[in-house]
Amino acid sequence: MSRLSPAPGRAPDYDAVVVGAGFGGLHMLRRLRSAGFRVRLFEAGGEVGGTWYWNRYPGARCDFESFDYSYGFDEALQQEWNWSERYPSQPEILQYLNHVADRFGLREDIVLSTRVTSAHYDSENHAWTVRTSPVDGAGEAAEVTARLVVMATGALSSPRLPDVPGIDTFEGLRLQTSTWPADGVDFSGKRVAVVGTGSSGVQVIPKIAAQADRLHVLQRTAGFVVPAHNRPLTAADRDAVKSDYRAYRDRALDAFLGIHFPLAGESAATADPVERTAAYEARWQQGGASILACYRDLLVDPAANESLAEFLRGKIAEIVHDGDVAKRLTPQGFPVGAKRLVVETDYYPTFNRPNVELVDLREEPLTQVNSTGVRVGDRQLDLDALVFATGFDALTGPLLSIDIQGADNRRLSEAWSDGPTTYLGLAVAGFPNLLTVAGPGSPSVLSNVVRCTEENVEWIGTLAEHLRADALTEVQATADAAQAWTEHVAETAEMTVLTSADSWYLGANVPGKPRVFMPYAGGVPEYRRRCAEVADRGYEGFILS
Ligand code: NA7
Repeated sequence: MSRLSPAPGRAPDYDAVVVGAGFGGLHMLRRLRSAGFRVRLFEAGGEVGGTWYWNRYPGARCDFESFDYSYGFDEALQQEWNWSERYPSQPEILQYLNHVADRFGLREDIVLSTRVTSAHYDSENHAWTVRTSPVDGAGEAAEVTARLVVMATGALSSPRLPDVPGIDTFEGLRLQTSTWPADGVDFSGKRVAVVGTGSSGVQVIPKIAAQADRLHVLQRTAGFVVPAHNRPLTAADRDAVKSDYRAYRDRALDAFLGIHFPLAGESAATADPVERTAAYEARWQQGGASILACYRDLLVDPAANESLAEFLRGKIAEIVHDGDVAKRLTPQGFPVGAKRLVVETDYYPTFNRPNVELVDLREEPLTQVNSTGVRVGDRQLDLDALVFATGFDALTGPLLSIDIQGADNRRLSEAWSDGPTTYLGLAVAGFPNLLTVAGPGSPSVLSNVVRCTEENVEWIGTLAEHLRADALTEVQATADAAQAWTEHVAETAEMTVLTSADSWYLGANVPGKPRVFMPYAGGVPEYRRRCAEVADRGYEGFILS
């Protein structure tokens, strides 16, 4: 086995440690291993799957389509796997990732139930010391050294609970969508409240409503919601894609979101209003996020965006019978897409059920959790179960929850005290040999994240081969390159409507978090072009030694 050559002193235990066994980490492990590197992957979950291991609440499903939300790096894999539905359910994605782990023999290098707690860089040996702790007594308390550390920790893996007084005093069943019990929950006969109406809340609410005796939906912000129109896939659907999957992937990589959606026209702002409404209606009937890609200017021109916002608002009153409820469900005050567009199944019709109540927290604030339920406004809701679908400390949270210390013992939390500064979303100045997959500064959550992880994984794999070929032991982004990229990320976001909402893209959901737009809004093709250009120019903006 060929190794990344050791620096003077002790050779590290591994060429690379990969953190996280989701889409990014599994692929990273496979890429580095197939290049002959010695790799160890640590995963906190009890199985592979990452996000799709933890978020196993009823109704959990990807909001991008199966054919897109899957690996393209191996033709045999994409040919042999048969997705059963248009949008993949959480159990099916988990099966898929387990299949990938088996198919490529990845398990022997994966340590499950093991959380990476710290990573400290040793500037003399050009290696990281990674420490782990067992989760639920099942994993390993290890200390290993590695030349490279690749953080594939996911964008949405640090769950958040609201800062409501008394949250620990509730004596009923307290649940979080992001850490759902593996053996499920029976809500029959129960009085339940769900806090949060983002993607997770919108997916779980109809499922709980169908079972529970009474469901209170505690909504702080009404978001824009479009129908999924999920359906089983037929053999003909699969054949249509698989007959030339390469071309399908290429089209996706050429598209802003990393998914090919045909344009209805160039500009919503200047389109004929009747034709524009017909175009939105067609997308609404088709289902999914493609409505956001109907016109090129929807995410950059507020007037164009407002035409779509108006269309989507109009749909709610058509579905929800009670006019007051429909009004409270109607998003106001921010553009479509500035908070992630939610893709639903049965969400709005759920509010026509007699056992469901919408509680608008802007009218009746959630002030307290107590032993028997919650206080909203001046009333008490007595509950048997309280479900939090209150989101994540996105993008930076998973990285900052690990004690990462780079050169000169500098902590990542200090380096990012004003928000994340990265080079290409791949590297951080002052943190040599540390790389991130779908991290802040990459398109990540603003794209089909699997296309982003594949781009990053391939790029990092090629970099590792380059280091080996030239007997190099250290790679680090320069402060200037990281600064310039981070400014570019900010300027690109400012050119869109995406910064005009209190979203988790901006860290606005976490009190005290610097308000910085974290994902790269320049689109997948431009991002890939820039990453390729940097590599082609001999890793411009990096110091290799
Ligand atoms: P999101 O999209 O962050 O949604 C969280 C929801 O929880 C959202 O409606 C929040 O309201 C609400 N929330 C958060 N904190 C509170 C408090 N303190 N009180 C009341 N309500 C609160 O997370 P999801 O898990 O639904 O989705 C995350 C991503 O996963 C999703 O975009 C897909 O990519 C998959 P707010 O809007 O902040 O007012």
